[in-house]
Amino acid sequence: MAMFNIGVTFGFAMMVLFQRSVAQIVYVVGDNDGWTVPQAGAQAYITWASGKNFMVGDTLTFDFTTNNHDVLRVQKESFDACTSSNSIGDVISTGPVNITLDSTGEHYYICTIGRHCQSGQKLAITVSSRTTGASPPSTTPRPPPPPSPTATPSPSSNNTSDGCAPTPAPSPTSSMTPESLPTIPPPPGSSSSNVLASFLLTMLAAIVGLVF
Ligand SMILES: *[C@@H]1O[C@H](CO)[C@@H](O)[C@H](O)[C@H]1NC(C)=O
Ligand SMILES: *[C@@H]1O[C@H](CO)[C@@H](O)[C@H](O)[C@H]1NC(C)=O
Ligand SMILES: *[C@@H]1O[C@H](CO)[C@@H](O)[C@H](O)[C@H]1NC(C)=O
Ligand SMILES: [Cu+2]
Repeated sequence: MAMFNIGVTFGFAMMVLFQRSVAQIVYVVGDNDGWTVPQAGAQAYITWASGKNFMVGDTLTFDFTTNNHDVLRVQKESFDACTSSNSIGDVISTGPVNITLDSTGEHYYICTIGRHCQSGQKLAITVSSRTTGASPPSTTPRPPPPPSPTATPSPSSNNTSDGCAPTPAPSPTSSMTPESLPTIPPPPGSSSSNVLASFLLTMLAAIVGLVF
């Protein structure tokens, strides 16, 4: 029983890790255009960000060439005014760079070089929580989460003596002496670990089948 519980706990932990690694998304800001002065003006990054459901743990890749552009996260007022004041953190001048979204709320990024920001090189996004904002309306498809272990079908028999309790073999000389008990455990023990192994295998197969 203890072994079975450990197996379930382990399987579940593995599943949680797997789910997290699947769910986190890397966004390349501006897609193929990267992080630059957009020809379409400020609307370019507004359009790029619209419809995307950014979540804590996702990553923004700012793809730019060092010295041509940079990235600075600022407060809304500085974003609107295109100034470097009220910055959050330091200017990132080496590109490309990956920034992992580590908090919820509005995030504002600008380029501090020349008049790039005034020309539209600025990005505003809203980051939602991974737990409470699990499935808000979004056009970004996310892979369905693996089924919970409780959804795994249990063995079809509702025969409780199956696999768990030792079933004493009928013996002509059967007087239930205490010494006869220790000889029984091996079969139930191995059968319960078989059940555990097949359970984990089934779960693993289900996960792999879902993802690939
Ligand atoms: C950013 O992340 C992507 C995807 O994980 C990776 O391929 C790339 O090498 C990273 N770039 C930098 C500069 O870390
Ligand atoms: C399982 O149990 C239910 C009710 O306890 C009984 O009606 C049913 O016949 C059982 N099924 C099998 C396969 O023994
Ligand atoms: C339990 O299952 C075994 C083998 O599957 C069967 O021989 C036995 O009759 C079943 N007992 C009950 C109560 O269903
Ligand atoms: Cu720039």
